[in-house]
Amino acid sequence: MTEDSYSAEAQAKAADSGAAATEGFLQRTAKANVTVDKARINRIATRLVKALNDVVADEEVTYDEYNIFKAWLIKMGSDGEWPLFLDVWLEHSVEEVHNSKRQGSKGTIEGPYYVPNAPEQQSPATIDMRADEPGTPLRFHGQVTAVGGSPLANAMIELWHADDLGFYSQFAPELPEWNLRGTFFADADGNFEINTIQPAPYQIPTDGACGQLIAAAGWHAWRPAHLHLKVSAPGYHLITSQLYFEGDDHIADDVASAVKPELVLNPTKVGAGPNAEVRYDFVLDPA
Ligand code: MBD
Ligand code: FE
Repeated sequence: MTEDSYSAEAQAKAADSGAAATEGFLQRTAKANVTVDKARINRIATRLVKALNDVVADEEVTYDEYNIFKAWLIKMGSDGEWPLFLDVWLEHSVEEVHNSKRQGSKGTIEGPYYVPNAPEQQSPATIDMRADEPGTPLRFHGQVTAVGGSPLANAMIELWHADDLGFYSQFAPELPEWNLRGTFFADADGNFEINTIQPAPYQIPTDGACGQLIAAAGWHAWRPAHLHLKVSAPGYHLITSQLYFEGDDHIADDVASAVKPELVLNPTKVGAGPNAEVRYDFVLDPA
């Protein structure tokens, strides 16, 4: 890999990653074919509209402000950034509701960059990566059990994460299709071992509508470095999670409000080189 192609990767555009996220999301939800009851839509939509109107009244919102807001919402659509906007500023509340009655491992948000059906491998395995993939090699291992402790044979672990520059394959140019994405199967005792690299802290795209809001409001665009995971086994609730790294500057102020103390890893160094390893066990709730 040349420096040139890494810089092409760094020229990723918000509108390109937004379009890919929007398209993938719409395809998956069309397939799921879920509907919501009319009474429920009436109730929730009424409350949402009222909440917005209350803000206008309380804050005495002006026409100038209303028009800026309207133009910004239109840009959100044309940049394809609705998935990003919603997953950064709203999904964490939906996740809290979704997992509130679970006893197993904590979950957190999925975010906009999941792609189903990543290449399958039996553990122990090395995730798909470039021959000269930059970053600290990380041996990530652990066990998947049920609440109560019984091992879950052949549990499935989907792992996806950004590269050392903070880019996700299929949402930035020049990256191999499945770079740093994989589906892994644990052994008969639920044990898994996945070799990857430690992702870098991540800035959500700054050149689209979300970045415009962040700049205009004086916020920041950072998420702490994270691994994304979906862990499942037949007869158990799938858990969607993320794991973070102790000492990361943005653990305490994730733009997406998705960090929980249970999800912070503390890898140990291995040997004299940069290599690291860390154990994390997943506990699943019966379905
Ligand atoms: C990400 O990588 C992410 O995980 C979330 C939640 C939002 C934007 C980018
Ligand atoms: Fe992410």
